[in-house]
Amino acid sequence: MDEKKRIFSAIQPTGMMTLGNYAGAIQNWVKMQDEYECIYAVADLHAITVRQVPADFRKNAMQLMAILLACGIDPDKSLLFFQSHVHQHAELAWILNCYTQMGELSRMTQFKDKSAKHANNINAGLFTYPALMAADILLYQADLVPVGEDQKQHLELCRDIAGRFNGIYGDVLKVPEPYIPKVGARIMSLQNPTSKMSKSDTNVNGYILLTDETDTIIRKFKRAVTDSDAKVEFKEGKDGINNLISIYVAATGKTVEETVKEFDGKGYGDFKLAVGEAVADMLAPVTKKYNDLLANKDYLMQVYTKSAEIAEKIAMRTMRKVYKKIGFTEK
Ligand code: ATP
Ligand code: LTN
Repeated sequence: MDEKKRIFSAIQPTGMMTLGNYAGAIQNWVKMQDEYECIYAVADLHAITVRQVPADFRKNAMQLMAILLACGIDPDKSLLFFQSHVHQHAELAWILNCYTQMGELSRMTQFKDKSAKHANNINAGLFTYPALMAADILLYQADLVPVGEDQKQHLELCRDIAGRFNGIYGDVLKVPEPYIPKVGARIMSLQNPTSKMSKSDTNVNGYILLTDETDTIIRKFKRAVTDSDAKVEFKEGKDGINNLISIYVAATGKTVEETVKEFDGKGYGDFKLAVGEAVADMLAPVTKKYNDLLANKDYLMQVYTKSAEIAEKIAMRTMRKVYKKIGFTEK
């Protein structure tokens, strides 16, 4: 029998997951579990590139663990752990830093965006963030990396770093492929549909959190920014409506064509309400499961501890190879 291909992906515990994270990444994580060997992490090491308040940080990380399981990550099929629990991530990141150029890092749009946003804390970690991300992936010799569109550039860099390392030392690291969904790859803010929906947005009406109540979800969709044509169609320049169509497609599984046909002749009011209801219906069972899981800390601990142990074994194999190839003296 063919060996299953391996997936790695991660998400930062910087706050509750948004509909953007869900449609752009996590829906795929869940779908891929049967076909692939999946390794998923809560990227807590990445999160400290932005200042975190310890108590909130700890809470966010555990909440993210619970919501990932509530979304359908199945610990019987996949690994799910905290990045900081497998110390090889930080170790390989250091090494890869030495095979990454300053010029490459300074071209990363996420670095430019985040350093503009956190102008008083442009730390070196924010700059070398992609080397840690490359370490996450290469440590497990992953074949595929499911992410939203915004992470494509980091993934390209990861491939370049792996290629460069292999160019010097032979075939040590598997060069991974990105896996970006056709639907939902970039969910935009409901208030400013030209920028991505982000949990760190200062306007709460711009994003939907996975834990938002049904009324809140409907209210936020009712307020969503659209245009003045009053025609539900997918067309350049209609950013607000295009975004709502993408969300509807992600929530219902219908196609763009089916959606446009369904709302032919109907107003934006009806459409916004339908999108809100579809999203609320999709999220209601997730929220319920999330609350149950969060009340069961022992179970969560069992999941992430066991996963980290298995992950560490895989990580150690790569590290041994890397150390040997580089020429470090053996212990
Ligand atoms: P922050 O707002 O703190 O920068 P974020 O919401 O962008 O965080 P991440 O943890 O950086 O979340 O990303 C987790 C995953 O979600 C990544 O695969 C990313 O590509 C995807 N993602 C994030 N935002 C969106 C979005 N608006 N649309 C689609 N996918 C997204
Ligand atoms: N940078 C990613 C989170 C992340 C990640 C990874 C994604 C950290 N390590 C490895 C894929 C593979 C983000 O979503 N902002």
